[in-house]
Amino acid sequence: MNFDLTEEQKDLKEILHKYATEVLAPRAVEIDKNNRFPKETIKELAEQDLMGIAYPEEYGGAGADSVTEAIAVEEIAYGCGATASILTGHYLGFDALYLAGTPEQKEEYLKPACLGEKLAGFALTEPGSGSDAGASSTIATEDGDAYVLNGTKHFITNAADADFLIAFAMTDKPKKTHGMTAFIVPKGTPGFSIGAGDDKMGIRGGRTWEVIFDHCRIPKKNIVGEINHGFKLAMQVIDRGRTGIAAMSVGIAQAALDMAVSYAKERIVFGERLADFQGLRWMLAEMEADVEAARYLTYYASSLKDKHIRFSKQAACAKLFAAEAAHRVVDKALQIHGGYGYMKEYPIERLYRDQRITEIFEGTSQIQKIVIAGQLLK
Ligand code: COS
Repeated sequence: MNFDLTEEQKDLKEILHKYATEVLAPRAVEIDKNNRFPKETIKELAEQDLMGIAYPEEYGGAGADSVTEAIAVEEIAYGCGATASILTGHYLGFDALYLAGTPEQKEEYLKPACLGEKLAGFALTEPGSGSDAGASSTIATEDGDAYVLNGTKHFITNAADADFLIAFAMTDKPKKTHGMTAFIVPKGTPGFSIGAGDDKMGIRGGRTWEVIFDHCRIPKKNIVGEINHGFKLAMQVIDRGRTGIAAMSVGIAQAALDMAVSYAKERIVFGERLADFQGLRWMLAEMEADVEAARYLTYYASSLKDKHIRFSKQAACAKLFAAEAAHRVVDKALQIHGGYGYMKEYPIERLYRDQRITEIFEGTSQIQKIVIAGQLLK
């Protein structure tokens, strides 16, 4: 197995590292403070062909592989976790179209999404169904050539800024996971409205919103995949999305590690650099091992994404490990900064808050364990 990056991947990593450090990291401070969705960043991401980096060129993507996508998300997260969440939320939003969309749907929604002309969102989670995604109570009722959606989604990344959502609703509620369907809901559809925006602990620029469907009529041509096959489609999309959250975790962890190394080299205590104390060196070594292990697990899972085989276990392993490794790394990095790490003037405080969501969204760590054990025991 070869983990060497190609020349293209090395170049992209270098370019994005510079962009993340010089543009995204300073902006991250402001969007965090103001709870602001950074519209200008979307334009920049599109100009750098990142909005559909791992999707075929015929669909407006950049035609790169999924390891390259992971590298890109990692570097974006290095500068700004919130921006990484917007980007991964966008991929999650349109991925169902790539997997199961009709040629017309691909042309109208997938292509502009990959080109960065349309922003996407993924509306599955509800106030009463997060981990238990099959317990959705949003109902879609057939009415002539359309389905009428009623229900509320929440915590939906990008919702207020998205040009369309892929929303999941029950078309045969008693059948539970075999009674859910995916719909394209374009912005401006009557009966589709955005409710309250969330006031989150971290990734505050990656805004999430409540979404309300009140007699929202969606034509049948907007059904993605087959009627009642939406749950499996959602799970396939989430499997693929989990590699993105793993990559985001690696980026945040690497940023925290780099900050800890710099601080340990500069800070003098008891007449010596922090870096000269063995206890501190061991912390740094553990952090490095965590980051490297998380990175290669993420790259491995990402490489399977392109094989179009079921890789639920590997994606869940990468997401679980990378998110928890990032937790350990950011926690140690803050500790190394001492009291300064707890202050808002040091970015490690934001990283500590931004990292925490990686253990929760796109499936909590506990859900990843359910998926992994389920596959092991099958
Ligand atoms: N790929 C393809 N099919 C899948 C699948 C996957 N990743 N996961 C489940 N399925 C299929 C199963 O094979 C099963 O099909 P059959 O009944 O035909 O055999 C069907 O879907 C139902 O699966 P299962 O019985 O495992 O469903 P559960 O209700 O028990 O839920 C978990 C499974 C908990 C794994 C799922 O609900 C989940 O991942 N929840 C977390 C959701 C999440 O990540 N939310 C975040 C939203 S995005 S920010």
